Amino acid sequence: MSRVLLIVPPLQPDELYSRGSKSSASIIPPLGLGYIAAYLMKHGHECRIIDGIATPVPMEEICEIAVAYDVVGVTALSTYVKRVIELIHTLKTGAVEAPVVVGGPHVTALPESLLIRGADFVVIGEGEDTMLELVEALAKNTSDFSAIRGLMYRTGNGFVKTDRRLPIDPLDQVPMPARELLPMSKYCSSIARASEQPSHSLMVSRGCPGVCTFCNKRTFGVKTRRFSVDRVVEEFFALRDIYGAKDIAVWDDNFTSDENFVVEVCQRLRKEDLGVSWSVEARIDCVNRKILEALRNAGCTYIAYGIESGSQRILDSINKRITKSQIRSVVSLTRDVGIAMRGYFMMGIPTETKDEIRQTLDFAIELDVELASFTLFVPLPGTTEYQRALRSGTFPDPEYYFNRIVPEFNFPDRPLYIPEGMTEKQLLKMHRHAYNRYYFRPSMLIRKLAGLRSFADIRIAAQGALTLIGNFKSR
Ligand code: B12
Repeated sequence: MSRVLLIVPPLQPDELYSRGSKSSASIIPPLGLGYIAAYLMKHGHECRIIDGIATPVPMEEICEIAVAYDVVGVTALSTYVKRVIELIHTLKTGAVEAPVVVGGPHVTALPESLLIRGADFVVIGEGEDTMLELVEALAKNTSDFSAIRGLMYRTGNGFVKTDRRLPIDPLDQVPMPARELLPMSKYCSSIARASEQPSHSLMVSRGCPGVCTFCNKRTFGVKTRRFSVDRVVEEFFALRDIYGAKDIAVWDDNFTSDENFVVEVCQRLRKEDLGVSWSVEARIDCVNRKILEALRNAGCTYIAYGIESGSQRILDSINKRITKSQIRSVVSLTRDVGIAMRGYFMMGIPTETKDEIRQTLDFAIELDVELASFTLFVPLPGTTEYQRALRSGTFPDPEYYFNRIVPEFNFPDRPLYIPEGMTEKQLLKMHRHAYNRYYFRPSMLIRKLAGLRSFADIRIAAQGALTLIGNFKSR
């Protein structure tokens, strides 16, 4: 039996969110670490998780805890990889002898980048089996790890990258995330997504059929694998009954990609009377009336669509594989069925012109969904856009992510990427204008006022308005 410590590095709200969002943003559990812990425990190992976002434990304290463990694992998004590197440094200069293993989307895209910065092992892609085999090999004092797929590590004369790890199938082999190791009372969904707290998070599948150029798909790929209907239903009820969820946020890249699966899950939730609201994310081309009605009848009150742009040229250039007319008809169908919508829109996409940014705002207003997020485009490691931006010289600093913590992309003080022909000032002005024009137009204000039915509604509306005002105040 090995003792394994799994860590999200400590990050303060100031580093993650812009001014106004701090009080209204979500704090979502690190489900990836939860699954790995559950998988290791299923095989007899002992685990502890430190979630440094929910509870930013000082680095020195993490070091004191880590001395008692055989293996330390750290998760890494590109946005906070700088803190991961600082943590590794602190562990290595402290009294911690355990090998440090890093996993997550950043190292899956750029595995060497953490090995040259102090990590002992990097797990590429889906982590459960690779971590289990590594922990067990380390316990046997092995020095040859070449048979463990999905791994990269240092040797005397360079790096070894082992063969690709095959996806876990069926997915039910992975138990539910070890939520008992997580500070569940700290988690919440954003006020935009959930009107009731606690709102707890869930994932029912891995992989997305989309091939969008801005999205990092390296971890789970384009083939979707799902947990079984029984398992999914069990997890919904566990969130309600064990953790008191009054709302459930389903974070799958594309919850609705299989009609039979969705309809079956929904029928079960309805029949077994889940009785809490829940929300999903979906691709525009993966819904139809039958799916939407099943969702609504099972208590799904919110669906988030990646719409991205009001310019067909831009939609095509980012490989979104949807048309504006498809978007119009799905939005109208969803409205007709009676599910509230959020549209995710992006601005500042490579080659985008000012006129195309205006088209996005006009399109958002035409669609008139309940919530619109306007995110400034960011080239993320592991995406086609990242490679393209590096080649084109428009994002000339491959060291960017190693030198700073990047806050959320919804209200950044500075854009990370500016399309040719635009200045930073112009892009930020158009971005601010989009939020102001979308949310402070008379029809939206009337709709929001008409929707106020309780004190809780008033509090959420006021918090939303303060978030918007706070975010743009001193830009
Ligand atoms: C839920 C979610 C969020 C939540 C927060 C999640 C969290 N707790 O950190 C919210 C909504 C707040 C969020 C925000 C953002 N997110 Co987000 N988010 C997701 C989403 C949809 C699911 C994450 C998840 O739980 N996955 C399920 C688990 C099973 O996967 P996993 O975490 O990758 O873990 C597996 C492997 O990576 C590996 N692994 C991971 N860690 C470790 C550690 C060890 C030791 C080992 C061995 C293995 C291992 O094994 C795990 C199990 O197989 C993913 C997309 C996705 N499908 O994963 C995007 C994703 C993680 N987000 C992303 C981004 C860019 C952001 C934002 C920057 C976007 C923004 N608009 O501002 C912010 C920044 C957040 C931050 N904290 O810095 C990117 C990250 C890309 C990158 N290069 O880093 C992703 C991958 C989306 C994408 N496809 O591009 N996000």
